[in-house]
Amino acid sequence: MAKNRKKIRMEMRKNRAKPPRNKAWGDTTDGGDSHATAGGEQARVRNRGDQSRKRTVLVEDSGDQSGLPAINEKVCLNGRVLRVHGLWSVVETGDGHLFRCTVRRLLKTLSTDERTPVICGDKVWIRPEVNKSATDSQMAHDPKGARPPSPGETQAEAVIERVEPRKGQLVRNSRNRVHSLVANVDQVVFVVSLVEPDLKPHLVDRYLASAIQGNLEPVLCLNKADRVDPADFQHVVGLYSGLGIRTLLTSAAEGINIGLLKDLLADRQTVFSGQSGVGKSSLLNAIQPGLGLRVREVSDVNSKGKHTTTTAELLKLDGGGWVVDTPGIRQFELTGVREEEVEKFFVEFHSFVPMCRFASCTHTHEGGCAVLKGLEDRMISTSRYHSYLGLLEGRDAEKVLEREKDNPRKARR
Ligand SMILES: Nc1nc2c(ncn2[C@@H]2O[C@H](COP(=O)(O)OP(=O)(O)OP(=O)(O)O)[C@@H](O)[C@H]2O)c(=O)[nH]1
Ligand SMILES: [Mg+2]
Ligand SMILES: [Zn+2]
Repeated sequence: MAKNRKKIRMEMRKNRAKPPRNKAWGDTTDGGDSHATAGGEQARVRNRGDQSRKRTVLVEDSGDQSGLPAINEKVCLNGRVLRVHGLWSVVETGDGHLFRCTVRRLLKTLSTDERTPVICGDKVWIRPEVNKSATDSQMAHDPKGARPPSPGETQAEAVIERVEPRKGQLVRNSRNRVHSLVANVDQVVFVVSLVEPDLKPHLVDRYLASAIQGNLEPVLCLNKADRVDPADFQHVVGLYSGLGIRTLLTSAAEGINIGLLKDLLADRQTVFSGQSGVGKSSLLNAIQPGLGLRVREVSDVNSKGKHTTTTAELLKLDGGGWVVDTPGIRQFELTGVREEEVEKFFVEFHSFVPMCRFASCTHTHEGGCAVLKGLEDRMISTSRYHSYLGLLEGRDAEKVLEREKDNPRKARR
């Protein structure tokens, strides 16, 4: 069925080129040659991108203003982005063929809040390039290219013509721009380790908030359980399980709860997220040894802060479903959250909030605040409350804690 198309004006990224130097055309210190071409030169060096940042684009008429770039469905195929390496992406089409793709210029120049136009997990339309295919050696030697294909994989070249709207994505804040890590997933497994690196409860709370923000179901994996006495962490399991979050003590090394984790992944689209070195790739290898993901060498003691996994990669699971292994994240800040939205990330506040005296209560200092009363009555955990303050102030909960020690909060009730 032929789709309706329409032309709309769309906002483009601003031209990144530096503005031309404001040359003093009348200045003759350079030998006087500039006089002859002054008028013409001035017109030519004017930066067009500074004047016009809109372009007319042919889009599908979907009834809204956003518009998806129109494509020729007779020559395009749809597929999923498995991984992105700089300027190249590897896309798998429905019939299992792999394509090494560049991105249509229009998609790169459209003005969006996103850092990159295409990310791992994107559902895309691609236009295969006739008579072009990347050989294995090309793939292996291209420093910006994808990793060499596995035996039996053939890779033709194609251009990504359109990216479908994303449903369910893991997002973080990167220098005040949205950085989508993975698209089209429905579940996120946050892996934290109990030792090396140590458990950071406030980081867990930020992770969980990002899951709510991205509309993803969270699973919490407390890994390296073989290195600790599990009894010491039962209170953590109890705290998060009590909030309705699936929480597992796991060990990739000794196979603790791997079967349970595997069942949680079956037929779902899951992303694994967490700091570097917590054992994300190790857990995935334990679930499906055939994945053969690279994990940090035990002898590599100096690799703190170095990522073993370097690119987010979409992997097919034998038991159905897909999973994305991601590189460790160093900093994890939420993005685009308004102050009054923060309370919604703390599910245990929800039954108290309607009882606060003021509708606009921030639950920090107000008289008649039911959340503060809940805290006093130990119905709300102190650790979670400090995470709330941290998110509210847009900073690390640890810093809030330090300040609290010096200057304890005095609630008026
Ligand atoms: N004792 C123990 N060690 C583990 C466990 N899981 C992972 N490790 C070790 O922890 C180190 C880091 O594991 P990786 O799987 O590479 O960690 P990662 O989270 O994928 O790290 P990045 O790829 O850098 O983000 C490796 O030396 C693993 O052998 C575990 O359950 N128990
Ligand atoms: Mg890894
Ligand atoms: Zn309140």
